[in-house]
Amino acid sequence: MNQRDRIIFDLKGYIVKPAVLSASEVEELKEFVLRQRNEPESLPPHQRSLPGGAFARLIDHPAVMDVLHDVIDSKTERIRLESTFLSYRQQGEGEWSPHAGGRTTNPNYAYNFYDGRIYAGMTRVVWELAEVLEGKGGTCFIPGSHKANYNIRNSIETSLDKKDSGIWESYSCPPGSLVVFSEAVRHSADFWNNPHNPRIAIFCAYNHINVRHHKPSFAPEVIEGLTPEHQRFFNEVYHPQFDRWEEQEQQQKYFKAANKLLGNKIDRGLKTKIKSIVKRFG
Ligand SMILES: O=C(O)CCC(=O)C(=O)O
Repeated sequence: MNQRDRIIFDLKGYIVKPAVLSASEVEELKEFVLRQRNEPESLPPHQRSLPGGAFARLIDHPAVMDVLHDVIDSKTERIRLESTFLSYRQQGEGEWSPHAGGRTTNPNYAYNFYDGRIYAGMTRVVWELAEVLEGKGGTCFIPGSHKANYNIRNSIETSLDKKDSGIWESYSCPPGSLVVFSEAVRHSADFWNNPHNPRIAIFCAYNHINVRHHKPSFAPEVIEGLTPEHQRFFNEVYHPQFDRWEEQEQQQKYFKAANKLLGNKIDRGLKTKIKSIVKRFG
């Protein structure tokens, strides 16, 4: 993220990146997700639900990773994708349902800033595949509420939650735009009120590999149909130190094998050499 975007995300709890996808990419994706929604049987089993098929390449789209590396973790292998769904709304459909907001109380929603960087938990990435007009159905936010000091979630001051309280804001954006927000910011769905097109948005919830908010619900055949690079976004929840332990166990195995092969008298220099080879190729 550039510094401007970083500051805006930290300040407001969300950011809008207009027209990230080209018109042809938007058309292809729209056609694909509508087919998934309306006639899934016409697709092979591993493409019948998200994150499969044409959507898969968005899992680690550079514009998404650019934000997530700055707000969740700088290492891709520490980022999980825990939920994806299509939000399709026709004129008049939707609801007003404010939720979340306030300082971190649940690690799954965490929003922290420490030593010069953001450490966010669940982060929503929304691909808006159809035009959104401001105040007419895009997701609404109370900007800055991820850092609220007062309890705005279940305080008696519910008047803040009214849509016309004056503290809510939304966005307009062309098709193919990206909206990224911290789940810790107070936000709400809205009623779709754009006569020109329905809302067609893909919601993705990313999180740090240490935590999960959603109950796992991806179809196994869909995950199996992804490339290994994409599959790693669906690794189980664990601390990355276990990767290092696995690495060390692997190294021990190589040492043992080398000891057997060369006798027990491997000098330190040779051991270091083996170690570096194992590190590179093991
Ligand atoms: O439908 C929307 O615009 C917002 C959905 C929402 O509130 C959420 O994903 O947490």
